[in-house]
Amino acid sequence: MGLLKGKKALVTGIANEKSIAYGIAKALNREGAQLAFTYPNDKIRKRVEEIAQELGAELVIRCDVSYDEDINELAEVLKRNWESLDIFIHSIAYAPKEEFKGGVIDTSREGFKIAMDISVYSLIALTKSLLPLMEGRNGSVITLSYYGAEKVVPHYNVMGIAKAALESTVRYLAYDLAKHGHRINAISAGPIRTLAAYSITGFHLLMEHTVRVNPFRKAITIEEVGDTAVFLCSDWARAITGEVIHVDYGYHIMGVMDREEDVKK
Ligand code: 0WD
Repeated sequence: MGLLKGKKALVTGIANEKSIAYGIAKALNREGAQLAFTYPNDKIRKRVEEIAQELGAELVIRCDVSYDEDINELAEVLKRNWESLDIFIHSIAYAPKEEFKGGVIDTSREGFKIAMDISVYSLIALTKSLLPLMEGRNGSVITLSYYGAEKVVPHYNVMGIAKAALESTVRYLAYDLAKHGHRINAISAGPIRTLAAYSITGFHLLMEHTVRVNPFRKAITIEEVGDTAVFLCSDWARAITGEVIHVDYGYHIMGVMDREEDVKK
C-alpha cells in the first residue's frame, strides 16, 4: 500500500517473531518504511539479525536502555547511516520476575526502580537522544501500554504502576514534542502471548478472561497492533497526539461481564 513510503523507522523491543514489535515492524515494512532494529544483549542478537534479514532492515544496533552510553551510541549510529528519522517505536518493558508473584505490597525498592527505569525512563531518554535526527520530519513516536495502567490486574503489580507512569509520560512528551512538529501516542494492547508475558503469573487466565469479556470474543494479534501503528505513524493521524489507543476488541469499554446465554448467541 505504501502509506509510509520514504519514512525511516527505528523499532526497538523485538525479541522473536512473537514480539509485538515484530508485528509492528512487519506492518511498517509492508507500508514501505525503511527499518532499523535494536537488540539489548548478545543472547537475542542472532534472532533479531535473522528477523532484520527477513524484513530487509538495514541496521541492527545494540542498545540496552539501562545504559546512557548505549542510548547515545544508538543515536550516533543512526546519524552516521541515515541522517534523519521519522518513526520511533518504543516496545520495551521489564521488571524482575519476582515482582509478578505476590501483590503490589510486596514490591521491592530495586524492582520498582528497574521497572520504572527500563519501562518508562527509557522512553524519555531515547526520545531526547533521537530528537536531533527527527528535526523537520514531523515524526511519530509510539509506545506500548496495557490496561493494567488504568485498573487493577492482579499480579501485574509494579508493571501496572509503570504503565500508568508511561501513559502520563506520553502526554507530557506530546506537549514537548509538539514544539518540534512531532507526535507521540501509546497503543494499549490486549494480552498477547509473548516472551514478556510468560513472566506474569496466571497470564493464561488473563488471556482467557479478556477473550471471554470483550464484545468480539477474540484474542488480539500482533498484526492488529501493527496495523494500528501504521495508522498512527501515517499522515492520516496527523492531528492525534498524547493519546492512548486501545487495541483490545473493546475489552476496556465493558463494565460487567455478560451472561452465558448472551455469549452463546
Ligand atoms: O500481552 C502483552 N504481551 C502486552 C505487552 C500487552 C500490552 C502491552 N505490552 C507491552 C509490553 O509491556 C512492552 O512494553 O508491549 C511491549 C513489548 O512487549 P512484548 O512484545 O509482549 O514482549 P517481548 O517480545 O518479550 O519484548 C519485550 C522486549 C524484550 O524482550 P525480552 O523478552 O528479551 O526481555 O523489551 C526489550 C527486549 O527486546 N527489553 C529491552 N530493550 C533494551 N534494553 C530491555 C533493555 N534493558 N529490557 C527489555
